[in-house]
Amino acid sequence: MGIEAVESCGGGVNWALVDRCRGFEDVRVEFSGDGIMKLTICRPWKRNAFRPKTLRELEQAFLFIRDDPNTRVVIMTGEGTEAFCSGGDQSIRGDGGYVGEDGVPRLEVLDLHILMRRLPKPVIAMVAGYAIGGGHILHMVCDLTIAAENARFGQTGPKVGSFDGGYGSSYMSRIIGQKRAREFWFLCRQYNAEEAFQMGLVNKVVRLEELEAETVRWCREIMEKSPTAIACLKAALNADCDGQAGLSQLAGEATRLFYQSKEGQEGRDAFLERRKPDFAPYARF
Ligand code: S0N
Repeated sequence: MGIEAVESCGGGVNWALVDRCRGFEDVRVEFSGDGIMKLTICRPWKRNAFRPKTLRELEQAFLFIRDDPNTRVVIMTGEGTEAFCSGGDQSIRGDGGYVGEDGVPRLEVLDLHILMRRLPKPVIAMVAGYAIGGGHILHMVCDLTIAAENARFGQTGPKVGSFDGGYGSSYMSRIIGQKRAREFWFLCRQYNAEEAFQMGLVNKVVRLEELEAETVRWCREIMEKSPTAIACLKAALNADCDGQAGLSQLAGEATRLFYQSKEGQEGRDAFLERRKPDFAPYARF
């Protein structure tokens, strides 16, 4: 992967642009060089609201990251200090969804949520400013959230004529409880970083100037741990509320481990060598 250093930030990281994602318009993809990928939604004039193109680019980035052995942890954030993300871009909301350049109305963010949960690597939301509407759901779907003191959280659906009955409702209620989730959605209030921390929506609140450094610290602490254990734990924690799809993700991790065992490889080798497999040495304890 060809990379080029672009900036040195408060986190002490010389972020480098990722070549594969250079043509992107709405999302900047950068690599720390030691295992962290940073995805930044770059539409600050719209408080980083997403349009179909933004979601497509995020999806492509997550697919790239899934297969990239150099990436261990992902940071998701928004450009500037005013907003992490303000949800779906209301100015291109048609009668049946958000309308992209091809004129097709879509509700594509739900696919992105699934990609993020399926990624066998942790995703950390780095939130400065507003995480509102679909932007609030994006940070919730991330595995962890580090927030600056200026962060504000909330849903607007019933005010602007939308709602997310998927993770935006069910997963929120798992995190903060049914009563609080109903309050979030029915009243459409905003909550500050400390309130979000108290509700368990945020893992840590820091001063704005320390946001990136703290987030990078969390990434590096995670990267010292076993990637297989982290992937299996993420799948197990997802399985709790993802039903059959969650069990399938967890089972996929088990299959990956089995493929790496001599017992699993004996089955493959026997087939390729046109002989009967010999599983006798692999008796169970
Ligand atoms: C974020 C807020 C609170 C910021 O307020 P502030 O700082 O006072 O700034 P503003 O002056 O309001 O905004 C600055 C400029 O940014 C534009 N803008 C902000 N948010 C959006 C937005 N979401 N869409 C389009 N433009 C936005 C403003 O218009 C302003 O522009 P100018 O300067 O040109 O006037 C405040 O801005 C706010 O409340 N924003 C709206 C938040 C909101 O209601 N978001 C949408 C909620 N709904 C969703 O996200 C849908 C979710 C979804 O996508 C989905 C759900 C379920 C199933 C599927 C889907 C799916 O679509 O896939």
